[in-house]
Amino acid sequence: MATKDLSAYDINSVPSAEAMSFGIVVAEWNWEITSALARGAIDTLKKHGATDDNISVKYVPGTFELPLGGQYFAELDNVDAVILLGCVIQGETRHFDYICEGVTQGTKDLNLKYNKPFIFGVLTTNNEQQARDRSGGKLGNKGDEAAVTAIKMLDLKNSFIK
Ligand code: DLZ
Repeated sequence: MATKDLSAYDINSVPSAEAMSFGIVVAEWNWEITSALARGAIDTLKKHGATDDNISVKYVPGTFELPLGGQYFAELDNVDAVILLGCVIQGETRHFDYICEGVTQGTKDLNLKYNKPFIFGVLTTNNEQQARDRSGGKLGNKGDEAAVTAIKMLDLKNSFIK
C-alpha cells in the first residue's frame, strides 16, 4: 500500500494565515527528527502568510510532556492554535505504548477543553528510518501537514464566528 506524502496538498485549499497566531511545542527526544518537524511546520506557516511575530516556539523534554506544554500555551499565552511535535520510536519495552496513549488522549482533551485547535504532529514509528522518511524524507514532513491542519481548523472556527 502506498503511503501518503505528508507534504503533498492542494496549496489553493489553504486559507491565509496572515491574521492567525500559533504556538509550537517541540519534544527534545529524537531531536534530529523533531527539529526537522519544527522547521517544516514553521516554513509552511510562513508560506501561508504567518509572520515570525505570530509564531512562538517552546520545548519540552519528551513527547509525553507535549500536552502540558500545550496547556501552558492555552492558559498563559493567547495564541489561536497550538501545534504539538514529537517522535516516539518503538523500543524493546512498552514505554512506546504508554507515551503514545498519553500524548494522544492528552491532545484530544486539550482540543475539547479549550475549544481551540491543538494539532497532533507526532510520529509514532517502528524505527528511525520510518521517522526520517516522514520528517523531510521520501514521505514528506509531518510538520508541514500539522501546519496546514492548524490553519484549516482555525479557518473553520472563524467561519462560525464571522
Ligand atoms: C522515556 C522515553 C522513551 C523510552 N522514548 C521516547 C521516545 O521515543 N520519544 C519521546 O519523545 N520521548 C521518549 N521518552 C521520554 C518521555 O516522552 C518522557 O519525556 C519521559 O518519560 C519523562 O516523563
